[in-house]
Amino acid sequence: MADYKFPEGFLWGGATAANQFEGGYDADGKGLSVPDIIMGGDVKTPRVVTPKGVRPNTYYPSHEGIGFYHHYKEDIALFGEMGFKCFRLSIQMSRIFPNGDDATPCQAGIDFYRSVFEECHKYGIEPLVTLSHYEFPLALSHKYGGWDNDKVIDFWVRYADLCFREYKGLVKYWLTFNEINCAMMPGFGDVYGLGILPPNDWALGFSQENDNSWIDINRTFHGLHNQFVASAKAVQIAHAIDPENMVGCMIAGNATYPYTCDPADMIKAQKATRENNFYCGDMHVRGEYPAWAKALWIERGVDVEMMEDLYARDEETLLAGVVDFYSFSYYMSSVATTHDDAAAARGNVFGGVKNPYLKASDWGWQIDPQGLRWYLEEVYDRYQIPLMIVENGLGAYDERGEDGKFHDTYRIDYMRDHIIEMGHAIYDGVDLMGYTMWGCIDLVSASTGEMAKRYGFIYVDKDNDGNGDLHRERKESFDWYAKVCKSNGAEL
Ligand code: BGP
Repeated sequence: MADYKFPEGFLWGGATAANQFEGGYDADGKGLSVPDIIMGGDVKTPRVVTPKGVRPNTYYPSHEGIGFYHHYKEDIALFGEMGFKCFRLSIQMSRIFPNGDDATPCQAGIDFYRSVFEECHKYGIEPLVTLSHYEFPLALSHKYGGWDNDKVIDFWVRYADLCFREYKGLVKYWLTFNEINCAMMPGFGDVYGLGILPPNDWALGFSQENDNSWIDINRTFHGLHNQFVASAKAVQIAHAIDPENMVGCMIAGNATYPYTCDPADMIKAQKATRENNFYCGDMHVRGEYPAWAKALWIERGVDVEMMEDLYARDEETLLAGVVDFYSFSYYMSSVATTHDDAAAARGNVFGGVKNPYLKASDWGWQIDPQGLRWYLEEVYDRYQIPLMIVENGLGAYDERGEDGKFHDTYRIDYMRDHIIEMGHAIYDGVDLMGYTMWGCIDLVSASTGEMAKRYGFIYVDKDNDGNGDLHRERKESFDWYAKVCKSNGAEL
């Protein structure tokens, strides 16, 4: 094993998203946001979006989440006990500007996040704040249609500006859009990423018997472009308000391997790697679309002239607003092939075929620690700016042992194996800033809307139907991760 050491000040911690854990969906003046109209589901039942609004007597997991809105002091104390150096959370725009286009912000929302950040600092925890994590004020969707409307850029930039000013001195690490590349998945990405809604109820699945006629690829790519512009503007404002601010992008990271050494498989894997990771990465880090973007637009049926006009309009802003670091989520790798004899794999985001060398989680996500090393080295070679892993973890069914406690040794193994590969990448020269493990406290699954898919070091008493008293319990992984944080990764 390489003789690696994690750098001094490495940001060990955990990650969450407001709509998956905060609850208080209409508390203290908060407006509705798109996830507030996405119903629960499970591994077999897709989540359904009800675009017209909240339907009575229907379970929407974001409404209560795991109650962080009321439990945040207790939760942050537990993170402090583990020795977190960093806590990733997101701000809901609909708590600050309930309708997105309000003349004045909602003071209660501003105050809530301020108390959360102050609480973090009591324990020496640096907040890492995502400005948009699968969240968009519903009123903006209804009134303006979503991110493909250029007016939305200004509303969002005004919100980002307010956050940078309000939380100056409390927050210095920021991410603009969570898993921005997921917007490229028609339908799912439109709703979750771009606030573009279907006219009627629509199952948020990948191969559902849906009426997909509302999906318009030009709106998708226009909306995504507008997010790049908004991000670039936010980076510039953040730097102007406080030169200490560091703003990163956030990409759903994925390593794709060729299934065979058939050159056609190699080309297919290369294409998947580029499109999944570098279309958005290049825009954030270089301020330019990659050379192959035009070929991609043609292939997907996107209006090339529209894209070229948009880029010409925004080129200056995009080049001036490149990010300070590249952050990403990493859960699995994929395999691409042109051969049709390989079994299909199941993943939340990335399809592909089964890798015979890897095991998969109960949700079919292929577990691949070395793929994380590959990804870190590949991305660092391309961009040479600091990297940060802001999501990684194992969604599993946790059962109590005979002693009544949760012995989630499989989760410990998963994380240990990934952390070792991070060490190898650091040894190879990668500048890695930190690691915030996903779902450090059990929360609602984004893809399936269930609670049964648990990631946390901390158990939360709540089930898929919303029953439970929300009490918190430490799992075995809690003590293990405390050791990792406190030894700066030396004790695994
Ligand atoms: C990422 C999202 C998170 C999170 C995670 C795990 O795609 O950024 O919000 O939920 O995946 O996915 P899931 O909750 O579907 O298991």
